[in-house]
Amino acid sequence: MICTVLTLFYIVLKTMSSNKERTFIMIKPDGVQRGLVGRIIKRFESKGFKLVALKFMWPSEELLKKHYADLASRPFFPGLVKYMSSGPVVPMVWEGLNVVKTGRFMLGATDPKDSNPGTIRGDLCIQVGRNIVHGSDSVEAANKEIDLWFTPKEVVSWTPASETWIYEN
Ligand code: DAT
Ligand code: MG
Repeated sequence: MICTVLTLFYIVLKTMSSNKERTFIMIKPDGVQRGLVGRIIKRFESKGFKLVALKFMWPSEELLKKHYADLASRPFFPGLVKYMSSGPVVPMVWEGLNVVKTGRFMLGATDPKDSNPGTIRGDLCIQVGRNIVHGSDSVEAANKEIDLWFTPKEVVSWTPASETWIYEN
């Protein structure tokens, strides 16, 4: 009996916490310059994910070098940092069930020539060095990136009126 109650409690807790998964999505300078901010945000909104943080800023090279630290040894790294710091960007945090993995699917493959039609990159861009949007590739990376781009106060916990129509529990 106790075991059953504990198992049920665990399942409920797990379900609740996974609905709270967060990912870091950022519209890159080319996405901003090409006027695609609204369309990209709309895709995440329409899907049912919850926006919990957003800002408009011109990022420094220093911040971008930290963000892309894992790629520092790659030949395209200097060009990547130059492009990413060439104009304003829109960093965001989106929340929801499996949002990290689904967010990556919605973005499409890194190189738009391999991104399926229907994905953001598949529909809206052409070259890997101008692929308009960033998305975290794991929950761990998401947590690191959210901490890098936002203070805890900038990430807002709230309940959308639509929530009970998006999740069954
Ligand atoms: P993703 O953005 O899909 O997570 P990534 O983390 O491997 O891909 O690379 C970060 C960014 O670096 C990517 O969005 C675009 C750029 N990039 C990756 N591979 C590249 C390449 N071969 N040439 C030029 N830019 C590249
Ligand atoms: Mg990446």
